Amino acid sequence: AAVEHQLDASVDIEYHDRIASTNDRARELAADGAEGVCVLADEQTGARGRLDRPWESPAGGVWLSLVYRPDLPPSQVPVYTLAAAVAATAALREVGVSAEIKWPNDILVDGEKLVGILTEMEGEADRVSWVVVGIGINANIDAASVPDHATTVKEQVGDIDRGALTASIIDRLEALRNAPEDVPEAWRELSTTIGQIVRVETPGETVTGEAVGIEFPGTLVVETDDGKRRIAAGDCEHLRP
Ligand code: BTX
Repeated sequence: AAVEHQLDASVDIEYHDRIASTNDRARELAADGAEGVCVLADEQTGARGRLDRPWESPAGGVWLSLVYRPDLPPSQVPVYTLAAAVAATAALREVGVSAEIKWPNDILVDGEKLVGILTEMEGEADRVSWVVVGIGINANIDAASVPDHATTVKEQVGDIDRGALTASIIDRLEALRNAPEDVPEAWRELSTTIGQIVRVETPGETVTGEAVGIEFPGTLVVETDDGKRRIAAGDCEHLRP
């Protein structure tokens, strides 16, 4: 069940029927100096979301983690998260799924979560040594096997060719990586967040207002009663107007 599809990007696939977490395995490979590797699994037993939240990963999913070693300061790594969201959303739309991005990296269909993205990195102040981009897609999975408020590709359009989807995502991500300054605009076109009234929980405070823009490397611009606020990271909720 490995990826038998031709990849344009020069990425080696390491496939596992079952693994604890593809991100953990990718971090191991990254620490050993790997780059251009994709760890791919059918099932995960200890997958993680952001803030160490658990990520349900039954058999039939597309659970993958890519290792890159870009020449990038850590402050620009959020562009990888945005690029991963764009790549996954575009690839899913190609197979007929009406996927939309909610800032920064949730991919939803009618408000139900279909994909999660977890970007991790290590490095110095001025340059990262590696970036691991983890993408989890509820692909050929019954809706009953994922949490409430989640959906699956199978529920939306039926089973798909997971190898073709994986190849499409990796190639799209490669193209986006090569033009990072174009990523925010590509993200905006696939996102529902801009134009919405949002409430963003950041580590320090809660910001409420209209989301009016996205800026490199992934900064959300929110118009509040006290003027424009630029937010680098947080959990975002769309409020009904
Ligand atoms: P997140 O913190 O935004 O979302 C985690 C939350 O999503 C959980 O607390 C739960 O409410 C909900 N959730 C859990 N499992 C699912 C699911 N299968 N579908 C929809 N909602 C769910 C998102 O974190 C980032 C997830 C990254 C997962 C990938 S999979 C490949 C790689 N390996 C790994 O360990 N993590 C990444």
